[in-house]
Amino acid sequence: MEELREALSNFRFDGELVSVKEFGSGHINKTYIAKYKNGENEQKYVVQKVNNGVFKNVDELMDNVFAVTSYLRKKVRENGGDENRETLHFIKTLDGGKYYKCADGSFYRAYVFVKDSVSFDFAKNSDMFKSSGIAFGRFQKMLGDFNADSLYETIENFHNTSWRYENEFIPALEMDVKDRAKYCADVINFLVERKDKMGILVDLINEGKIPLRVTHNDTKLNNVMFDEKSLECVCVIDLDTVMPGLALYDFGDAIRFGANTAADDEKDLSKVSLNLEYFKAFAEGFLSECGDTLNQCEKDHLAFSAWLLTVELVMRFLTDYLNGDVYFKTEYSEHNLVRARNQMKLALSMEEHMEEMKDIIKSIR
Ligand code: ADP
Ligand code: GN1
Ligand code: MG
Repeated sequence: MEELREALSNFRFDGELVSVKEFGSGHINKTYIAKYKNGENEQKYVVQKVNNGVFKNVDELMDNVFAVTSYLRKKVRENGGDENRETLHFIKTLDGGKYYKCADGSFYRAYVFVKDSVSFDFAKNSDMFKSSGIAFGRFQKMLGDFNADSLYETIENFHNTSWRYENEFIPALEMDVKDRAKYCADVINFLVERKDKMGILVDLINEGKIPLRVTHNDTKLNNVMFDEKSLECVCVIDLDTVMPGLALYDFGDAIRFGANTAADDEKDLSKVSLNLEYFKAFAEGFLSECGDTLNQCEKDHLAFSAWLLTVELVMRFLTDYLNGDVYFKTEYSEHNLVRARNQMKLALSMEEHMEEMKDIIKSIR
């Protein structure tokens, strides 16, 4: 708490601190909502302790997000939108910095709470999920001209599934530091059996068939803010992984999180499957915004990308379980294994419905 107080007193907030409390369900950073009051005016800010284990170079990370948000502000303004609601607005530190480093070495940053907005871990209906597809598709389209070379790679090989298999999963399995491999033979076998398909998208990049674009790379439903009343999408948040990537990563990751019929840590696997209605709704929203910019090869791999990103998360959660829960926030010791099995069940459901998924995509474009 002391470091949080230290951080709070070093940003250019408007007024006096009224309250501060932990907030949100992200797996990586620690997020707080801080309320300030200046006379009659109350202003809410989001203050985050950046996970420095995950994001090793905070200077580069913050340069990226400042560059992207100022570019998006300009675009939104040009399109006649409300730049204060539709893009993140960062608050500088007292000495003009993009983040504050506490005496104990931890890193904090702050931005304005998007007014009258709310985020969801679960879509209330297919319209809401479609709206998140519009948000991420628009985000993709707006960044179409952004110079990808100017961005740092905040996490290398982030969605390089075959690289993760060889360089993270296999070493974690061989080390088995917590002696946990014996509890997860089913998930290990699932991954080993699918190894050959993990490099398909990276191969298509290398063959020049799919272009690298500036993408979000972490398109969970709770990374979109919705208007409190209308439930229309307002703003895409959590820009830490905006870097060169594939439109397919954004599509696939959104589906694996939002079109699951259960939460991604539901233990009862009979509740876990792909919601085809949601799959269709998201695809409609996403493609209505950025469909025109995708080439045929990208379109042909939309359904596959949902499967691949799901398998990638099976592997990332399992790797973290084997490593002793060092990456994702967990609430109990089996949490990462539960998540891995949940995503495995979802990937199996997608395998069962792959032809329907492809038909749905064909029916839209
Ligand atoms: P993480 O990287 O841990 O997922 P996020 O940046 O996604 O962190 O923030 C966690 C949660 O905090 C979000 O899901 C959202 O509910 C809330 N949040 C983050 N930024 C804002 C903002 N600018 N305005 C309102 N709520 C926000
Ligand atoms: C993390 O930060 P959050 O909760 O939005 C992770 C994603 C995973 C997701 C799984 C930087 O996202 O890649 O898909 O958890 N973010 C990072 O729920 O690793
Ligand atoms: Mg998030």
